Amino acid sequence: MINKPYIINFPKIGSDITGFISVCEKQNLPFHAERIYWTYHVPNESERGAHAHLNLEQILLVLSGEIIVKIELLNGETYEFNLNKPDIGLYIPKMSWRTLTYFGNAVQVCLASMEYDENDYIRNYDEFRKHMDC
Ligand code: T46
Repeated sequence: MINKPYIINFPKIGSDITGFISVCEKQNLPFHAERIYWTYHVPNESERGAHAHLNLEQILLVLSGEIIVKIELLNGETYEFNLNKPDIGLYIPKMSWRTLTYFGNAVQVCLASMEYDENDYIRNYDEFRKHMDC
């Protein structure tokens, strides 16, 4: 079965006067997070990603700025998400080809289901496409 990407809405606690807190608790996540990493100081309009993962699932949060995430699944479905609010996350299932375009000095935090493993990456698009035929 192919899992699909989707937006997760986190609680937004506070007000315009005090500011806000958002929180994610493990019982509300689709997987157990084994790793957290973050990206920052990414030049405006530059791209990251351009790979898929064999097994890794992730939730991306964009705490400031904006990131446009394009995803292609093995069944050929494509998705585009505009992440520009700190109270939402994007669940990305395994075997999703993703490209991320950064705007406005975006700061991104990622919850990952596995520890870092370069062997889990598919960095070549043609190789990703070969999995479509399996
Ligand atoms: C994704 C987007 C949002 C590590 O050593 N440890 C880590 O945990 C990570 C994530 C990366 N690295 C090293 C590996 C590479 O030498 O940092 C370098 C850049 O990593 P990567 O190509 O993964 O960076 P991004 O920003 O293109 O992609 C990452 C995630 O890998 C990816 O799954 O969705 O962030």
